[in-house]
Amino acid sequence: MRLYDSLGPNPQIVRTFAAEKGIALEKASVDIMGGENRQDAYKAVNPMAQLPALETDSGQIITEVVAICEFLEELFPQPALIGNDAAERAETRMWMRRFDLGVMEPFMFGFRSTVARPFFEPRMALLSEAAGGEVIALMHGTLRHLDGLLAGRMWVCGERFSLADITLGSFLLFGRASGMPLPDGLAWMPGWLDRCAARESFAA
Ligand SMILES: N[C@@H](CCC(=O)N[C@@H](CS)C(=O)NCC(=O)O)C(=O)O
Repeated sequence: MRLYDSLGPNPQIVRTFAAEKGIALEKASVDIMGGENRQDAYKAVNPMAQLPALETDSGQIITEVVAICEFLEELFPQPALIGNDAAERAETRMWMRRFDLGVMEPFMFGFRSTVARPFFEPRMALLSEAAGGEVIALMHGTLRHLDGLLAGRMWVCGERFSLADITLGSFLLFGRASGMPLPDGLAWMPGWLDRCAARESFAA
């Protein structure tokens, strides 16, 4: 299987997920800084012009990180990163949905329209810089709320490391390295993020 790969937190999620499972993926690197993802050759792979994309051994293209990870989990069930049974899978997906809507979406809108504005402005429609700042402030409020809910846990789903950790961890580590650090006032999340960063799979 071939992973169309690039800079950024979304491809990192798939690389980390695959590394945790010991899946070897052939990598095809796409230069998003140089705009290669917006050229026809890559848009023929993913018409959304985004990374990552997975080309399966039968030639099917799968995009969207959750769809890719769900597909890999079905092919390679162990170690389970979504869940071993219906209850575990539901728990992982519940947290994923909270993170997708409350953290990832505002993160991307906020990041693109503030700290990364010079890069994205010529490429896509953006929120105003002020609106981007407001979206980031909302996301910080969500992180503080989540921080309280997750207090005392080793991982998001308790003792079970999962796709929920990989997803939130990939975004927040990217933010920490790219001018969008964790907000003040978090008790649980900084230590958990360090535990994520210490896993070899986050360097994949
Ligand atoms: N919803 C997509 C998001 C993918 C995405 O936004 N990827 C970023 C990299 S982290 C991208 O391709 N950016 C290139 C660009 O916007 O030009 C997914 O789940 O895979």
